[in-house]
Amino acid sequence: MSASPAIPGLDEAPTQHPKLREWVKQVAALTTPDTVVWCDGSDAEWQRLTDELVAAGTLVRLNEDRKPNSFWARTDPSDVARVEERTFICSVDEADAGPTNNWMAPDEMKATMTELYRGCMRGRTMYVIPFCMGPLTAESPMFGVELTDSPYVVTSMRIMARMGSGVLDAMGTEADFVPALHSIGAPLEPGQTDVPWPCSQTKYISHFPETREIWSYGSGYGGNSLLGKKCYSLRIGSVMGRDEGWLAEHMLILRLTSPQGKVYHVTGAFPSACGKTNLAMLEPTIPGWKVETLGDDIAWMRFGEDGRLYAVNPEYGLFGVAPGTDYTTNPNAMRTIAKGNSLFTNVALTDDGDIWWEGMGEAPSHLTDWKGRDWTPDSGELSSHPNSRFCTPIKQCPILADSYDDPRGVPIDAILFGGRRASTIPLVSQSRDWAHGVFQGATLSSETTAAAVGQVGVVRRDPMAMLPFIGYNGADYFAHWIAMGKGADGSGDDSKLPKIFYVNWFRRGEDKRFLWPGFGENSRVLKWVVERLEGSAEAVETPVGFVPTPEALDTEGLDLDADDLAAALRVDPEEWRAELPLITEWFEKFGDKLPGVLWAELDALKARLNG
Ligand code: GTP
Ligand code: SPV
Ligand code: MN
Repeated sequence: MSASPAIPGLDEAPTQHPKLREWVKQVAALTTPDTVVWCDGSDAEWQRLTDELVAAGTLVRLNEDRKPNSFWARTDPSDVARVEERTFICSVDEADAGPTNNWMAPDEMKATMTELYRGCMRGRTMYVIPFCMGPLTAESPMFGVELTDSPYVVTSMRIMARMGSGVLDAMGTEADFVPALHSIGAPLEPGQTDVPWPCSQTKYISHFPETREIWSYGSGYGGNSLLGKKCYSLRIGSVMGRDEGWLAEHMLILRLTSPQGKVYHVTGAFPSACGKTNLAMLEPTIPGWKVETLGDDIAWMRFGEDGRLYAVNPEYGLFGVAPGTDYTTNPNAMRTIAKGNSLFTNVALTDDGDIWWEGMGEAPSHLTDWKGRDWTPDSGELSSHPNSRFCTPIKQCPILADSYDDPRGVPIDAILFGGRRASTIPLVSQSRDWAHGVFQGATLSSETTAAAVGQVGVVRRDPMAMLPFIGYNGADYFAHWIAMGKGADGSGDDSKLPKIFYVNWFRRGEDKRFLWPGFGENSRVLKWVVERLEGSAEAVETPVGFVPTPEALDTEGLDLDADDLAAALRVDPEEWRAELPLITEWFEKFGDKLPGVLWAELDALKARLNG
């Protein structure tokens, strides 16, 4: 019997964790990389990998004076966004994936993907990335290990998650971890020259909720390949939350201080590319108010001992939409990336080695576009892909809140649900109570964006902004939200829970203009929210919730037409009556499993609209 030749690096595991060592061995035997590298997360490792990526043509080093230690990356033009059609929840029982997810039986998916993985890392290095979502100081740190053949993924993971030796040490020999396997699916034959962005036309983003495993194949793009993010922290995380009584949500987290020095914490669930990063880093336009950032994409929310809901951001970096980001819209994002140590993917490159994208002031006379071609303002095409992204350490955010590293999280006072709707949905409304708030979340609708492959601008239901991220049956997810409303002790007392609001920054006038200026001006809406919590702000009771009177909203110093403000706040019964059949159709998808509370909410809304 001849033993297969050892793979260099495989036996150099800097851990005695038996399960981890065994899994790495098995995956290496299946995928047959040339070498195995155990990532330590050091500066030296970053240096080595970025040098290699520059040599391979995947990255271009940016001008040190403009963006120190930062890089420009261009993907294959086909690999630019999440692939929802290729994303699967492989629960044992199809019903547990529910009507909103693609499903395949776990055995069948594993058989299919095992054949894809066989030999798929040939000619490449397999990296072992130990990572932790949330602080390492948590009572039960949320460990994961990603195996990947993409050095771009390793460098991105170093920004987006706590990773490396410290994590491996903390795991010891016993810790549970989520195994997350990733391959770009592009083996190299001997002598074959590589391309700058290897990937496969065959893609699978698979989740096994019962065994809490992630298998991803074929894509190098963020949401498909940085497996701690959407795959672990949202899809597998939501399953853990269902089983253990907490919530894994697609939410920003911010800390808001009033001129009187009172502190509030707000989370906000808006669908992909609908404003979380911008609100999380907001610079208020009203005097005396202060916003500090805690998270821009994901919140894990658990009950604290005092019965309040506490939120933690499991991530370590920002993976933000680039176009539209500017000193006028999101100055704190600009200041964060100005410190360097960042990756920019599918934006444009300036002639002096900096980056540019649509919305960043006046266009330079010449650029290299995201496809690597010459670009001028007359090109008639976008220089940057609409889903181009900056990937930057959250610790560089100049307004990061002190409590960011606190494993207990921050107590949440208000939850905002929001979507991108040209009509119907008012600028802000407060829910009547928790159940009505869950109804607002469950019926949230938004125009699709470039964050996922597919048509852009089509209105769809995106419950709690989690449509692509709920790791189980959506009806069970709604039931879990309703159960959370019974409070930490299940008593039904929702007085300690956050109040729920529904916002829409994207309503348009007849001339298609946005009615509300958005960005920093959204602080005016946050102020109204806080005043509602304090019981001091005026609101009118409408069929869809409590909406500010135009006077109740602080418009001091705001250059906004009174008609536009009225139109932004308007609740039009006709428009809402047109929503009713759409909501009915949406709820019917879930069959008998849909909680009766939501049907009751719909009936009550109908009655209010017709009453
Ligand atoms: P993901 O990272 O995909 O989950 O998205 P996100 O919710 O963090 O979205 P982000 O804040 O990056 O915003 C996406 C786009 O919406 C950007 O182009 C922003 O410029 C734009 N945007 C954000 N806030 C506002 C706003 O208040 N008004 C308007 N009109 N546009 C906004
Ligand atoms: C989203 O699409 O909601 C994102 C970007 O936050 S990605 O991580 O690529 O999914
Ligand atoms: Mn997101």
